[in-house]
Amino acid sequence: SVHDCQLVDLPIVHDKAGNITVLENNNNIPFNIKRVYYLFDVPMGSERGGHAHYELQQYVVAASGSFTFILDDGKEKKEVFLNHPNKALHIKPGIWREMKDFSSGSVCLVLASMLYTEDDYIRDYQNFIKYRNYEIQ
Ligand code: T46
Repeated sequence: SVHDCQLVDLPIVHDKAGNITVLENNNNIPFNIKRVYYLFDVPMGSERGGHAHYELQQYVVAASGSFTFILDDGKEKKEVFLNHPNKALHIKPGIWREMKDFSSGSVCLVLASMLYTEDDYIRDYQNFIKYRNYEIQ
């Protein structure tokens, strides 16, 4: 459910000259990282997402700036505002997501548990609801 998608504190190595956050496969990430991608140059007012994944899980980080994720498990929705590089949003499989309110210059960094495949997407909301209800019964 959306309650299983939590914000996780990431470690910070503080320094007067700046900070470092390190994410290591099989160490402080609860899945195997197969892919890294990032969204950038997102125009003001853009809305992205509008899909779910069957298997994929991800860590999403506001590497710069801020944006909002709307998560939906078919029954409940919740909004998560990301605005700091020391927080990651863990998105579990089977969650519909939408993204909005990207600040100018924001960078949305994503660590993903699978390579890109269109077969893992549910892009139709009615199909998503059917899939979730089928799963819950
Ligand atoms: C998610 C949010 C945060 C690729 O070719 N490879 C990739 O790894 C990705 C992520 C996308 N693409 C292509 C496929 C589409 O033609 O880029 C285009 C846009 O992809 P998508 O509709 O998936 O973009 P977003 O920003 O709506 O969603 C993506 C992720 O798919 C999604 O899992 O959580 O970023």
